[in-house]
Amino acid sequence: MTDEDRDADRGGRGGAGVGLATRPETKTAKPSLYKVLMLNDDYTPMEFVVLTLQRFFKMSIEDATRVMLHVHQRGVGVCGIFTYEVAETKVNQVIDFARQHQHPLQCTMEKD
Ligand code: TYC
Repeated sequence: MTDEDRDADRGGRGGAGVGLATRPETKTAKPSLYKVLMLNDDYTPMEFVVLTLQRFFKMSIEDATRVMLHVHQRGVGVCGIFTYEVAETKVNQVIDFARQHQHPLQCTMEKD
């Protein structure tokens, strides 16, 4: 079944030889995705990490607390998975927010 067949089935004018496209012939590549990772440290208050996860990753207090405790216990944890520019923006927002409050909290990204 070709696009032309589909178009003809719908009563379209793009029957054999006419070549009226009903959808693009080629598909657009999906963008690469990146994990945003939160890193543990010994000084940032737990509640500040929870607030950060709520503010920049739209997490509920329950999810933010879960992620914060995971990072606290394991050293690193995933905040979310985004396209490159969104991930980069979130990393910078977290680092800026932490710096404004004089906390050493660090955040990074890696290809998913
Ligand atoms: N380890 C910090 C403390 O004991 C809490 C913390 C959790 C810091 C997660 C950073 O990404 C982090 N106060």
